[in-house]
Amino acid sequence: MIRISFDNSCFEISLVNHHLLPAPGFQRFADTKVKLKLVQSMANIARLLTKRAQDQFPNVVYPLQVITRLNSSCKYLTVHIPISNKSWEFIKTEVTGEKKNVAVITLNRPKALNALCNGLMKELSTALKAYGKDANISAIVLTGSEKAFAAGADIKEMAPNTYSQCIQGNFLNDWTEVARTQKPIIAAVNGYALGGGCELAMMCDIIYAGDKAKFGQPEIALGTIPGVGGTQRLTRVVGRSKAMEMCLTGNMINAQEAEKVGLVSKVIPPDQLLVEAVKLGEKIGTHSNLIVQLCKEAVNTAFETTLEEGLKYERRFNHATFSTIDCKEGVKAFIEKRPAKFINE
Ligand code: CO8
Repeated sequence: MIRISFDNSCFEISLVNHHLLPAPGFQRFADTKVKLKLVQSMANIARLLTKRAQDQFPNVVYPLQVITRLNSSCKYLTVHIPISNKSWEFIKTEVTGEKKNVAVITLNRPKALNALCNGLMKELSTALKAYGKDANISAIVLTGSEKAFAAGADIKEMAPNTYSQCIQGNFLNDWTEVARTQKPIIAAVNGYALGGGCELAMMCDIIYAGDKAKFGQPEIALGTIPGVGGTQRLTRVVGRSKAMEMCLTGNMINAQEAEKVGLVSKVIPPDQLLVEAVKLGEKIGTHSNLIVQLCKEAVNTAFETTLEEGLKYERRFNHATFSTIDCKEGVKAFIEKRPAKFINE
């Protein structure tokens, strides 16, 4: 199996039919030289496949460099082909951290305070899908500028909306990729997080805020109401009274108050915010990606079900972890007083 991941798309190609990789896999090739040769051949094939991908996505700029990496169980080869920022109009993407396992997505419409237009949301969704499938990425950080994380849905774009268009076009339905992403997402919020911007931050798993950040649901002043969780996620997090006050007045709360009510988990000086958010992603990335994913799903279940059902779900997930190689490794490493080497299986 070859996994080719681009920053904005991902392919998995089985090589079984190329007579290069006899099923079921790589383990037979114990000799490093043979393995290396095989890796080189696969990398060549990957380059050919890249060419095919270029035909499919002609607008994307592909640098020539191809990074290849065998996963620890030697079952597949990961070929990561970074794409240049030139291919995005409304966001920037970067892979960072010591192990290059934290993806940073920066909303990049500074003149409009990162107002969430359709184009931006489409690009965000594409980047999230790609990072979601990229085995090298352990966590994603979503951030904006120093003045605005995002000042809400693009009011000018929304202006001509009619009721029938919203219903028939299912307006906002495909703006929720953040909430669907299985990998942990950290929102690093500087400046305004208003309306859809606040909702976008709340779709993330953890919110870190710069100490000048401001959160609010001002839709009421426009004669509308939140559409992507402002009345639901906010209420579950900060409670009915505070959520009601914010949604009915449109008043903003500052970072300190957001931390006090549990909307934000840490307030940080603005210039340190991204560094700290990436560090958090790296810390999460030291654990098994597989178990992190299960844990995230278990915590999110708390928001979607009764306590009894949630506890049952958690217990079953806990049982399931004992069938993983990573759980055996984690426990063994503790007993042997050494760091665990997780393989995400
Ligand atoms: N949409 C479009 N343009 C915006 C938006 C926005 N939400 N916010 C700011 N801008 C634009 C301004 O129009 C202005 O552009 P221009 O220079 O061309 O006139 C530029 O950004 C700078 O803005 P300001 O001059 O107003 O900057 P200030 O520093 O004076 O004020 C504020 C900053 C307080 C943030 C102010 O811009 C503001 O109140 N913005 C609107 C906030 C708002 O009402 N947001 C809610 C929008 S509705 C919504 O989000 C519905 C959610 C449902 C979908 C969610 C999907 C995830």
